[in-house]
Amino acid sequence: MAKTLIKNGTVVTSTGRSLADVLIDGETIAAVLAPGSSLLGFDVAGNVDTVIDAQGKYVIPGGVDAHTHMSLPFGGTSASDNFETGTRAAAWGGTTTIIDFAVQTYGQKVFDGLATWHGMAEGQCAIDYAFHQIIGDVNDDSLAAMRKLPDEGISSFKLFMAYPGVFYSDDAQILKAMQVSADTGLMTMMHAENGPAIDVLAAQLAEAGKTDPYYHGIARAWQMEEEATHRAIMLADLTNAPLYVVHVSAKQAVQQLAWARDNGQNVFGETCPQYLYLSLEEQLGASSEEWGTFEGAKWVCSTPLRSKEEGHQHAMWQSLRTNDIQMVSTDHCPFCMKGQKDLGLGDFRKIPNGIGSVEHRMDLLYQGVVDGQISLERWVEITATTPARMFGLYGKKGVIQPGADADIVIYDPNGHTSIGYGEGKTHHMNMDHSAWEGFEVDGHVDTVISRGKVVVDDNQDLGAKGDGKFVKRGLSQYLI
Ligand code: DUC
Ligand code: ZN
Ligand code: ZN
Repeated sequence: MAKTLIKNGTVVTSTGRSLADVLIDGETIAAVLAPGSSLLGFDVAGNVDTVIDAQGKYVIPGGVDAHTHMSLPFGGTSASDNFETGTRAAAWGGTTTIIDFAVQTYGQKVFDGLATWHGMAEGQCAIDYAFHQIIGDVNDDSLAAMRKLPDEGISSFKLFMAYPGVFYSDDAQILKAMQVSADTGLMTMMHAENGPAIDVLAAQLAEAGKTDPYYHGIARAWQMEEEATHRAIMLADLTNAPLYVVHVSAKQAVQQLAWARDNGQNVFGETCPQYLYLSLEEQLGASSEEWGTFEGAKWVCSTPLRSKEEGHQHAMWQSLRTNDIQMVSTDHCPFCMKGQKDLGLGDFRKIPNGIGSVEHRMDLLYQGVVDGQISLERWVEITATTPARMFGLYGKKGVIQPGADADIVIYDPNGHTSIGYGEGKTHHMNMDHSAWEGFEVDGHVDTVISRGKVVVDDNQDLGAKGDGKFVKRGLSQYLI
């Protein structure tokens, strides 16, 4: 099997950094060596097929994005990245594993939904992938099917307290699903927003002629997120289910999570780059020649962007430092402006919800290191190590240690990345715009290795669709 040595780099893990060489044998990390590539007098560098010099660069585990929606049918259209384009973009940005969401729609059997997602992903991915299971119809049949998910390598399911008539579960359904979660160890993932109340507020705004994209965020007020987060926590407490709240954006929701964790509950939360960097005020101010104030549709996602003035962004960064929020995923759910987002021209309720970020998560969070928001080690922890541990991939993913998959990123802290659409910019996602236009990052993804294969190097795509394989997951390593 081909052997590669990454030498002279600074290996960064969630617990520290050190000058070390990394030996890859085939698809696996064989050894982490003291610098100099000599092992008891044996010349390692002279006995490998390839040597990569990482002098002055960070050598980190490949990113694990635990929340993506390739090809998700939503709002009368489907997310514009499929598994091929989305995973290629992920690789460009230093993410080497995604966990996407298979969907059981209303009236459908859980395993039929799962089979559809396997069919869409198999042979298409540039990097490894796994699935969570969305349960869009909690009933006796799906509750029984959920108990068999661990045998399929799926150790988590997602419920929605939002989107009545689409993915929504009521409290009785949530309670029953959480009982299965407690019995099996399956992680309950929750989209925590009070959907029925939001729909009333949204209808009232639309009837009053307030139809611009900005009103999406007004209808989805932070109280709707706090209330639902609290309700999910209480139902989890009652049933003893482990709970992971997705895309947390409101500071009050973080307070709920912190409170539950302090009470000893197995409750976790993720936030997303958009809640760390983008704001409702910017969405309100958005306008372009082409779209007018509909420009704000680029940033319509749920949970919505929050007011910076109210301190939500600040709270999100703080929660990453205090571990009240444990990790950062993207909720990658891209839609083009033309032909997709524009379905909501004149009515914000019809704008498909979602932002494309799978390519930029590692860079955007690295900028948090440069800006003094998080440490270098915490960057690795919240983007790779914790996602792998949270969702039963640890040992293989999210870590640089012997026996782990050789998923490695060589990151240049002296490089630069201009995020955005157009020449000289980074964009590889299948979208006609970037929600991140103009973001500049003081670092650069130089080389990406996925299970031993270099898939991106020096701004060249060396990967291929089908390189990525389905990964079966075990139960969360955070459960006690
Ligand atoms: N939020 C989004 O922004 N898009 C898809 C689904 C979701 O919950
Ligand atoms: Zn969601
Ligand atoms: Zn999502």
